Amino acid sequence: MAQKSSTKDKYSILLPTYNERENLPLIIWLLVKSFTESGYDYEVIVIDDGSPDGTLEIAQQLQDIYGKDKIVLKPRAKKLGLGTAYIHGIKHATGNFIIIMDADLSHHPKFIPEFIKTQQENDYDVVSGTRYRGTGGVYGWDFKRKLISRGANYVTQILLRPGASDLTGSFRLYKKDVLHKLIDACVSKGYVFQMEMIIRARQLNYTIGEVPITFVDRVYGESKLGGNEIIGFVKGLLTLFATT
Ligand SMILES: Nc1nc2c(ncn2[C@@H]2O[C@H](COP(=O)(O)OP(=O)(O)O)[C@@H](O)[C@H]2O)c(=O)[nH]1
Ligand SMILES: *[C@@H]1O[C@H](CO)[C@@H](O)[C@H](O)[C@H]1NC(C)=O
Ligand SMILES: [Mg+2]
Repeated sequence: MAQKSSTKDKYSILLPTYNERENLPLIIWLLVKSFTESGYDYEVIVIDDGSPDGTLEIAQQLQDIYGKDKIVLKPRAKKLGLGTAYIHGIKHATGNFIIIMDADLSHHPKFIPEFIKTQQENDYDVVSGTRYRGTGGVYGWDFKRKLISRGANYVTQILLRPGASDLTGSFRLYKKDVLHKLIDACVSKGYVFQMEMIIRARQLNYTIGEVPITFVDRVYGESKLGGNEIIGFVKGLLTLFATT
């Protein structure tokens, strides 16, 4: 069923990739399928950071299949981190809405129509996917990882009272101008970046909607979460607590 949408609305999906050659064909196929079915205008912007596994070559093949207007490649020469990958990607986005998601199939494109619908219902500035409300959930994580994520979320809820149920998630839809302002307001890098974005959004009085999502741990490849990220997260959280 084709859906009604404002004729000028366009969604730019930012897909940062680092060693995602196994995942990229499927995530892009699912995105194309979802947007073709819903009828919304879109582009997928792949920001590859010089992946040694040849993700960029796969992305080029996908561009040949789906078209240069649908798959936009904005690679960087080396691994410069996730935070700056988003900033790099948004510079080239032509949509008035930005969708940020992981490329490792942890975030399923089937939820995107729900993000769009929720945004439209209340003209939200931000719509955040949540694993911690309603039908949301996490699959495939071991106990340690669940504990870290839950714990980080819980401590942050207590310290900063951000008014959103999932702070560390990275499946979100933003109005583009709002995302620009949030990026300007954010100081942190790394894992804590996603959390700061939501906290700043609340501070700047932007409206935030939520959509329950299921997060499925990656099947192919390795996660970037290690001891350094956890230490970085705690430091970032304390900095935010001290400065907001
Ligand atoms: N461009 C770019 N993408 C990255 C970088 N680090 C991670 N990614 C991508 O960001 C997304 C989330 O990374 P992931 O390792 O799955 O994080 P996790 O789900 O928190 O364990 C995936 O699509 C990765 O390919 C980076 O330094 N640069
Ligand atoms: C947000 O709203 C509160 C309460 O209405 C107000 O005090 C505050 O100045 C607003 N902040 C901004 C950045 O507009
Ligand atoms: Mg992941």
